[in-house]
Amino acid sequence: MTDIDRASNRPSGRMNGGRALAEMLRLAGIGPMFGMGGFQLLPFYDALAQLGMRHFLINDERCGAFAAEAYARVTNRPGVCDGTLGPGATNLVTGLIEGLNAGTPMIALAGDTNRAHSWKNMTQECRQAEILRPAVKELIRVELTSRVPELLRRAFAVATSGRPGPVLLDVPEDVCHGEHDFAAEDFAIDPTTLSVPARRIRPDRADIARAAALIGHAKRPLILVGGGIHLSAGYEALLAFAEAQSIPVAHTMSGKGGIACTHPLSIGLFGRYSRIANELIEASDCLLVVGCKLGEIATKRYALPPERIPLVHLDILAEEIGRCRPATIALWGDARAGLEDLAEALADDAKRARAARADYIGEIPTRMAGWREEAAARLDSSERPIHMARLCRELNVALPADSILVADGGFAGHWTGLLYDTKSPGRHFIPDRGLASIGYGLPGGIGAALAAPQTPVVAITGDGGFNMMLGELETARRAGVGLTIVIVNNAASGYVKALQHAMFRGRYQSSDLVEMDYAAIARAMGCGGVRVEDPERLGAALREGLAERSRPTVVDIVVTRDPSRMLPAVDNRTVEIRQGDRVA
Ligand SMILES: Cc1ncc(C[n+]2csc(CCOP(=O)(O)OP(=O)(O)O)c2C)c(N)n1
Ligand SMILES: [Mg+2]
Repeated sequence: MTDIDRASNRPSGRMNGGRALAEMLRLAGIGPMFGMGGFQLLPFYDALAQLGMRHFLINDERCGAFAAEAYARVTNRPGVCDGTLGPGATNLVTGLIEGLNAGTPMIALAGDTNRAHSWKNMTQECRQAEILRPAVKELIRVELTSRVPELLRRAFAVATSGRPGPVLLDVPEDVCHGEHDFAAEDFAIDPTTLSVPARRIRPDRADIARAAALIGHAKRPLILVGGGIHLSAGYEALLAFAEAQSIPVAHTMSGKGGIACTHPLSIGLFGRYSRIANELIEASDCLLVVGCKLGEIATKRYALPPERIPLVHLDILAEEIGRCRPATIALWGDARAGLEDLAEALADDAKRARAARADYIGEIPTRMAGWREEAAARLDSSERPIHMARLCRELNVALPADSILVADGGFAGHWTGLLYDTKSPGRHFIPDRGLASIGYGLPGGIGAALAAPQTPVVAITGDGGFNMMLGELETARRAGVGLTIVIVNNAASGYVKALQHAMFRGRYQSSDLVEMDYAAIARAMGCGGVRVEDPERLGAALREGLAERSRPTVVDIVVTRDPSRMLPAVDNRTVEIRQGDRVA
C-alpha cells in the first residue's frame, strides 16, 4: 500500500483498543508480525484477522522477538512482535535486548493485567514492566484506549530516531478490550518515523575540519566500521570516501558489509579474530572509527587499538564516544552524513592523498595473499569430520551476491565473521552480536526470509543453538519459507568445551551434547533434510537448500569434535592462557 492509500484509509468510529493498535500498525505499513496470543491482546488478534494483516504464531516469544529483530535489520523498518501477560512478556526479554544493544528498531506489544484486578494475584501476573524496562529503549504504558494512536506514534518516533532501538507498549487488558469513539484524525503517522535512520544529524563543522586535517596528514589511515554503518545505510558514502582517499576498511562482525568483503580496500574482520586487519591497525597512524562501540570483541578485550594512535570516533550516540578508548576527535552524528562531510572536506586533497598512499594500499593484496597461503590448508581441508574453515569456503562459493547469511551466537558467528565474504555492500551478514545469545539463527532466519522473500537466506547455527529453537522449525514450515538452516554439528556446546579444553586441561563439565541426526528430524517435521559428512558434498547440499523455495531445509554438517580445534584456527590463538582469561 502506498503512503497515500494508507492516508486515505483512516478509520473512525467506535472500536476497541486492539483494533486501534492494528489500525495504526496498518497505517504504518509494517510487515509480518510474530507472537503468541493470550487473553489480554485477543482484540488485537481479532483485528489483525479482520484487516487481513500478516501475523505468525511462534512457539516461543523469544523467537518472535528474534524474528522481528532480523526482519528489521533486513528492511530498516521496525519489526513487530507481541507477547501475552507474564510469561509471554518475560520471554521477549532476550530478543529485545538484542535489538537494544544492536540498535535495531522494534515495536513490541505486551498484554498486561486488567487494572480493575491488578495486584490481586491475577493469573500470570508479574512485575513485567519493571522486568522489561531495561530491555528496551523506551517502555510506554498505555493507560487510556483513546491514547493508543498517539502512543504508537510515539513508539515509532523513538524506535527509529537517534540510535534506533526497541520500544515496548505495555497494554492493560481493559485498555485493549475497552472501546473509544475515534475520529479519523486520530489515525495519523509521521512517515519519516517509519524507517531508519528517521533523521540525520551532521557532526559539528569545526570537528569535521579537525578530523579532516588529522586524516589528511596520515600516511596509514584506517577505517574501522561497526553495525552503525548499516543503521545509517552509509554504504555509498563509505565506499566513496575510502576510494577517494585510499583508506582501507576493517569491520566488526556487525559491520561486515559496510563495503563488500571482496572489495580491494576491505581488510576483513578486526578484533578478537583477524586476517590482516589487526596488524594493519598496529601499524596505522590514524584510525577513523565509524558506528562502532569498540566493545570487548572489537578491541581484543581492550588491548586494541594502541593508545598512541590518534583516533577519530564518529557515532550517533554521543555518550558512546570515548567510553572504551579516548577519542582524539569526537564526531557526533550520523555515519553517512559524517563520512560525506569528511569526503567533502578532503576532496581537494584526494589526488595527492591517493598518490601518497599508493604503496600503503599496495600492501593489502600482498598481505591478504600471505594470509591465504597460511590459511589454505584449512580452507581447502578435506578432513572428516569437516573443518569449519572448509565449510566457510564452501559458503563463499555457494551463496550468491544478494544472499543473506544469518549467524548464530556460537562458533558459527565467529567463524563466518572471520571467513565469510560478502560480495556486495549491505545487510548480507546478520549476526546477533547485540547480546550474542545462542538460538538466534533459526528465528532470525525466519525473520530475514520473510523480509526478503526473493532473496536466498541461509541461517548458520550450532547444534546447541538449534536445540533451543527446534520448535521454530514448525513455524518455518508453516510460514513456507525457503530458508536453508546450516547446523554446525559438533555434538557439543563447543565454545564451552573449547574453553574447558584450553583452561581446565580437558576437565569437561556439561559441554557435551548427544549425537543427533538433525536432517532426519527435519524430514520427520516435513522439511528438507540433508546430512553432510564428506566435505566434497557441501556445495551440492547447500545448493539443494538454496533451490528449495517453499519449505525450510536443514543441512546438518558433521564438523570437528576436537575441542582443541574448535576456535577459529586461522586466528592468532596461540595466546598463553591463564586461569581466569577468556580467549573466546
Ligand atoms: C542463551 C545463551 N546461553 C549461553 C551462552 C554461552 N555460549 C556461547 S557459545 C555456547 C555454545 C553453544 O553451543 P552450540 O550452539 O552448539 O555452538 P558451538 O559453539 O558448539 O558451535 C554457549 C553455551 C550464550 N551465548 N547464549
Ligand atoms: Mg555445538
